[in-house]
Amino acid sequence: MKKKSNPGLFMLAAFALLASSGCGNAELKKTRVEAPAANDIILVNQVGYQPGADKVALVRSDAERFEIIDATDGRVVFRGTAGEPRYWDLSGDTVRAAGFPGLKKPGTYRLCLEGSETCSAPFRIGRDVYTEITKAAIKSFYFNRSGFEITGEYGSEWARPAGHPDTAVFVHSSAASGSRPAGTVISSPGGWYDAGDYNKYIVNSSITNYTLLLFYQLFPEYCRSLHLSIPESGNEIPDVVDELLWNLGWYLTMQDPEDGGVYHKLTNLQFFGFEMPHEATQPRYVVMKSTAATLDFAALTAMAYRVFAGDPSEELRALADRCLEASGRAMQWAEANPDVIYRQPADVSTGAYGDGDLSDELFWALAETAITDGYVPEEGFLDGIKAGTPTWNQTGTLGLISLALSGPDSFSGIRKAAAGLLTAYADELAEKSARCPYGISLDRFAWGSTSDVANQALIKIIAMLLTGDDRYMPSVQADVNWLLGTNPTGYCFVTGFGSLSPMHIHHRPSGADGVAEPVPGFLVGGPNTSVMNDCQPAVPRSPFPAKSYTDSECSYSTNEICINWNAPLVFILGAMDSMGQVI
Ligand code: 9MR
Repeated sequence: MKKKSNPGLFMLAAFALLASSGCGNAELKKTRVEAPAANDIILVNQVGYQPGADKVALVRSDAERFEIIDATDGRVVFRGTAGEPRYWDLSGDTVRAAGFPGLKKPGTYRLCLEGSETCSAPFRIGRDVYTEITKAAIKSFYFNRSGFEITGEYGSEWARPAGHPDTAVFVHSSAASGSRPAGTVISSPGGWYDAGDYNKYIVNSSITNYTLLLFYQLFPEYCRSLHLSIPESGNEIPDVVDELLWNLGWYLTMQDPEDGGVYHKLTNLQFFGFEMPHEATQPRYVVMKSTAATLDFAALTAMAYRVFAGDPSEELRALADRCLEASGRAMQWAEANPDVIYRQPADVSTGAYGDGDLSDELFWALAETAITDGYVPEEGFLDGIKAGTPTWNQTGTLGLISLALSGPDSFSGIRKAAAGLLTAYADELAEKSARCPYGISLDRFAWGSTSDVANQALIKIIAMLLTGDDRYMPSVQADVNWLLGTNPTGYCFVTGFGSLSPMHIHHRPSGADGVAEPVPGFLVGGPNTSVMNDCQPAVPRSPFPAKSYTDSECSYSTNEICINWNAPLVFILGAMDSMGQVI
């Protein structure tokens, strides 16, 4: 016979549970609400989790049990047991996964170790957790506009006068041609500053433009819903596209109208100090045409043509036609000059974006122009091609993405093959992330490692869209978590967001404007082991690659910002936000 339960005993047990968890303890409730964030012990996505997300935080402690409390009143709303301790040799620490997928109610919470005052930073659960950060990530491009005044109306405390009009730029001797001898003055206005420096580089602009165009191509309705409060807001064009046009307008001026070749960069001769844009008036030059820049340009303009050709806006349709023509002329130059590798002239020391292997740039350009012209590439075009993490010097995967998304029936064979290569790579990434205690797919920390994490998430999102299979989602979520706080440094790597975020970024305006907070919405480069001596005197950095980061202005190798890093951030957060609205 079943034993009758004793209500008295049950009450006692319940009381003991509440007391031990702190649930009934008014004092603990109160101190937990106010406790400083234990960012070194509990790592959470400091921006938040969508209600339907597979929510995971990480705990660096022996404690097994954890509780989620309501951050406003300290009430315990969820209890759980953290997973097995897992050591990661790249971070030198041991973490346990604290999952709370079942907690779906929107609110602001903290994760605390059971019965203790050790609590995480507050984080939100809500459908719109990624909306503001996506908007800020796009708006950071506006803050980096060259030749443009940022007014208080749109830039609040980060208002600044216009700098670098670039209407009188010298042709450098390395770029001299018959019609434009050295010293010729040309106009090449607009565009975004590349990063914390004030220069503008075609190679890096190309992948950035591509990523933002792809974002618009795949999420047009969502893009239309985003209001960024930029001067163009309110016109017929979505704000994201308006922002992109600021860069594309400049980009097109970098093609020599005479021969179709594209200058590698528009730059000062060297990196100067931390001055505001309008104070940095040193002469500017266009430097050397290169095959890498010209192929990238041919690819990007071919893609831009497709995105804008059928647009309701007359302005965008006209731009599409300009892009198509520019692409054809660039291709002609590159065919006639297939191996002009960029070599930094002796008197120039700004970013090189140099690349000795042009095969991936050629593949990208051939893929984009083939789709745009409607010519199915010949048999064997994909032979030896593998998908990888896109970077400014590895652009082949951009071509694969475009092929996998190409529309015409005649492309069905190559479309399938490209999609197969991408999903195979996404599978590989997802498997890697399952093996990593921090859940990411990255196993090397190069310059801009945060952008590698973001670009890997982008590939997994593309695979998800191609297959309709959401098995990649936990891995994408882990990438997003990593960027927003669930990483061994404890930083949310986006300025202005999270409870611990970079304050001393290597960004000239942020360093020189007298405003304590850096310009918001920028993704810093993050842990990096390729350069360790950027700060003089040296600032100590962890010997562990995944922790080799410092929030110091001098650390251009870990704490700079860059347009090609923010673009995949926009893509993945925007994609998550767009999908989260319907989950
Ligand atoms: O992101 C670039 C990185 O991959 C290179 O290793 C590094 C050195 O050449 O340059 C990085 O790009 C910088 C560029 O050269 C100048 N503007 C700032 C960029 C980000 O640090």
